[in-house]
Amino acid sequence: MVRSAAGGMPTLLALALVILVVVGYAAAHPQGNLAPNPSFEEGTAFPQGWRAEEWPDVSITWDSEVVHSGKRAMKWTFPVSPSYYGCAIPMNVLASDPIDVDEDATYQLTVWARSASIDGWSAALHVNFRVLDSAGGLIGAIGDLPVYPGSQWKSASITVGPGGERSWLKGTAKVSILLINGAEGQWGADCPSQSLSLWADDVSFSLAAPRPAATPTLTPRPWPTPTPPPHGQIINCPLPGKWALAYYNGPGASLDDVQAACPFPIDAAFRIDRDWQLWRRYFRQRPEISNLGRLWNGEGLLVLGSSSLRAASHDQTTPQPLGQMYDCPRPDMWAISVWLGDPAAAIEEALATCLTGVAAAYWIDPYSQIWSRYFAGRPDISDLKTAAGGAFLTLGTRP
Ligand SMILES: [Ca+2]
Repeated sequence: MVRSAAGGMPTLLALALVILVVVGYAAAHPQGNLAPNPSFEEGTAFPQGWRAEEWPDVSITWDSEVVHSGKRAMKWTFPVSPSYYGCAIPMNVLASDPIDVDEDATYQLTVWARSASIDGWSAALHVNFRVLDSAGGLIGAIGDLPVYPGSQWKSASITVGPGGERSWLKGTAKVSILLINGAEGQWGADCPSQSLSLWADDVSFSLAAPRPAATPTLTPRPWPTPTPPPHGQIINCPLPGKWALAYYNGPGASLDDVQAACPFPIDAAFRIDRDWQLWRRYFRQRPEISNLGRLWNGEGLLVLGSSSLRAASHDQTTPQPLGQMYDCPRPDMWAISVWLGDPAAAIEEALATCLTGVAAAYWIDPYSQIWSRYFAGRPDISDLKTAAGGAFLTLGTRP
């Protein structure tokens, strides 16, 4: 009897240890589906835990007609319009609230999608992660997982982390899941006559067992545009009474709404439409003579700082290293192009991310008001060397 009781003790202790270890592991690594509101069922006006990052001409709606499970799914409706490069689509981003992750752990993301075909075109879903540090600061993006669904629901999965198909960026502490609309059609085909529709439902994001990278389950396809980070700020604000080439970094907003982030008010702002070469203008507190409209992410502006001083917190952030020049000029036309990338990059490297050639780029020093210039192939007369200025007045190469 005594032997039996004594013999039972180690077993009980071992069981207690096992329970402690399991509980400890679960606390450090939450189990189950970490995606918020993963089937988009909960919320009032819009599914809670998700938000739409606005772009023009696109709508993300909370659909109750086409669903994969439950009563709701997300629906994108967007036009495919003729553009200089062929057919172009406005993108709209559905972003989840940030989710805590451990960069030493491997996670699997699965999303279901469905689309409708029009004139040989079909909507596609692009899945990315916005990667944040523990303070919520942007580190970068991981993607792109494209889903090319059809009229039937189709899922795609990706694993990220040690042994996964992709790796976390150094310092990853939180991620937002980004669902972005895309489209594919036959090369050279006419753009579709009607808007495309895309649906997504049942997002699953959970811890995965690491597996060898030798068994990938997806074939990456090229996708040209990284998603710029939303900050809702004017970068490179002007000094009082001086000009600057600034740009806006955030979801759609009016200059009145976002200029408070600059230390001095912006009295005037100008932007050039790179297709039509039309200038639009903004004058502070003069809406009757302003026609600038809404600012969109990565949009460059020629701005004039007000000579009336205003105390304000100076809260600018550095452009994030995405490595892409936005709003590149059309051939033989002017544009205000914006570099979202390493400020130390050579100006030639930054301009080389444009699909068409850039013959000249100009930058005005907001302090000295001195212009620097770059001419392709003419280092002898170019004094603009790096992309640190952020926004540049650019001229496309003559065809
Ligand atoms: Ca659902």
